[in-house]
Amino acid sequence: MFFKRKRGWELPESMATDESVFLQRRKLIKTLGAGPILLAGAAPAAAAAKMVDPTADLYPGPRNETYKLDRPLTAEKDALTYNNFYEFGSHKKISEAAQKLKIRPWSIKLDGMVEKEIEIDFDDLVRKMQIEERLYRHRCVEAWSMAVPWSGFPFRALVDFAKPLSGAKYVRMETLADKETMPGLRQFWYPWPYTEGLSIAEATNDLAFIATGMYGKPMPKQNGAPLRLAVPWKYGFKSTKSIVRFTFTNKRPLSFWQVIQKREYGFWANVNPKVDHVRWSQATERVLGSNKRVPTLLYNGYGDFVADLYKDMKGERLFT
Ligand SMILES: Nc1nc2c(c(=O)[nH]1)N[C@H]1C(S)=C(S)[C@@H](COP(=O)(O)O)O[C@H]1N2
Ligand SMILES: [Mo]
Repeated sequence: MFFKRKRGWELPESMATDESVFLQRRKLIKTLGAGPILLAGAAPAAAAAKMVDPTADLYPGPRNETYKLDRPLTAEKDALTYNNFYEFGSHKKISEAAQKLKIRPWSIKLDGMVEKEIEIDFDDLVRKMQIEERLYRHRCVEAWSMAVPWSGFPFRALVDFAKPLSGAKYVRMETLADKETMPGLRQFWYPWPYTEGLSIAEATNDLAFIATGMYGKPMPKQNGAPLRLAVPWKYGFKSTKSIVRFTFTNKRPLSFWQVIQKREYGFWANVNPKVDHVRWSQATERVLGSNKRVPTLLYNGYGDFVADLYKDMKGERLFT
């Protein structure tokens, strides 16, 4: 059943204005109203104005009601403060460190087996797409989960835009790797940049989503601004953050986690409660923001959308 609750961003003023500016302005009004006018008053306002995301007007997009949740949405503060983003550290509390990520200008390359290589600015790309909102579950391979309102556009629309050649079978995604702003890159034993891959059949499936926002606002840096993948029937590590490159290829790409430990992480990585990780059970998951454990579902509950993709695959390691 879909759990209905009032969304904070439906408030008219916070919807019209980027929240950071909204809060700054309130503070400023308070300061001005309080009597002594502080000389510094104008400076934070100017700084705040610069912080407005140039795509803020796109959010929240209209909700696509095809995708229902069977559980409450995760509180925004939990989804924004408990993250996996190894470029900023191999632990969950990277949200502050991730504010160093520079998300403008942001250029995206579409290359490999395509009619013509494309390099496009994120702001141009996102305005070619129809932004919509989808409520998706997310299941990390570490057995925690969340349910979030993503905004973005179908991966299929990006594949159409890229015009892959008919021989292309896979698409490889690559995350930015910037030593200046990403302290995690000092862990030189990891195979940076973070990369992942999908088959073209998966990428053009209805569920595969390029998320450019969440909770009705542009994507927070720690969650993979300005664009990341959301493939909710797969373990979370497939959902590549802060993507700078999509490469179309006829060879199955090796992903970051496969290179690190191929015994534990495979290419398909579909969620299955009956197939344990080498070191722990996948039968249940901890719901983020609580200590509650709930049963994990086959394909994370999205079998109706994706099970057909795999029905003829024999001898493939589909679930780890
Ligand atoms: N570039 C990059 N993308 C990444 C990761 C990462 O470390 N680096 N972690 C993955 C994992 S394991 C998960 S569970 C999700 C977490 O997304 P969230 O922080 O928005 O919850 O991002 C995925 N995408
Ligand atoms: Mo994960």
